[in-house]
Amino acid sequence: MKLELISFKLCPFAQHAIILLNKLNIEHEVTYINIMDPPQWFKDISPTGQVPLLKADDEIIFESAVISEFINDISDIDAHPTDNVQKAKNRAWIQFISSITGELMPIVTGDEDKFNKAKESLFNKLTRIESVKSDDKFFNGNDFSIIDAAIAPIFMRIAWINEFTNNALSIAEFKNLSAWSENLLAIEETKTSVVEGLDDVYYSNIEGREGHLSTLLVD
Ligand SMILES: N[C@@H](CCC(=O)N[C@@H](CS)C(=O)NCC(=O)O)C(=O)O
Repeated sequence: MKLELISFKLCPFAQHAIILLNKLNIEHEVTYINIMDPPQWFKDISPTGQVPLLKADDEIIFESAVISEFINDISDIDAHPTDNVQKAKNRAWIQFISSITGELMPIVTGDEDKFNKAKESLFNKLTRIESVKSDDKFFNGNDFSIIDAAIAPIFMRIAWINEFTNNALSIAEFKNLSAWSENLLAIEETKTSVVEGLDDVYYSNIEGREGHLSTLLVD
């Protein structure tokens, strides 16, 4: 089956799918578009107007969580826990993580009030995940699972923001999440899931949005 992921370089949802494709060693191509000015061919095939989209031969699969389930279904390796209860819990947390990804936008673009509200909401959600995360390397122990691919793009952006500011989003208070973040950001599949220099693009994006976060940037 020929797989082509339609992505946008800064999209954390698309990055989730790319990390899993990398981890499961599934041959694929990535085509990047500018989601702010999408080409007509994308508009013609996209059911929702959003990336990521996975073209599997002539079929279109959309929604990052569904794309990652599909990737897992066609893989020889199962990247979900085998126990059905654990698998259901993982899926529920993946859905929750998807809502965290949505908090990143107002953190980057919002004025001080919006930034503070989004940060509070982000940290409330991280507190909930910390309460169920063990000190294991990944979410389900030593083996990488789909849920790890879902949260890694969030950790990458939090780490960039902390690097670019005086730790504006420090997660040091969350011991297990901090270690999980370090473990995920250290693996090759995460590192190669973004184009080179994307951290600089992210910095410029923060600057260009002129939100509260841009006033916290340090050189
Ligand atoms: N629920 C979707 C969210 C995807 C999403 O928000 N994608 C953004 C880019 S990161 C997008 O395409 N935005 C354009 C739009 O909403 O029109 C998923 O998980 O795939």
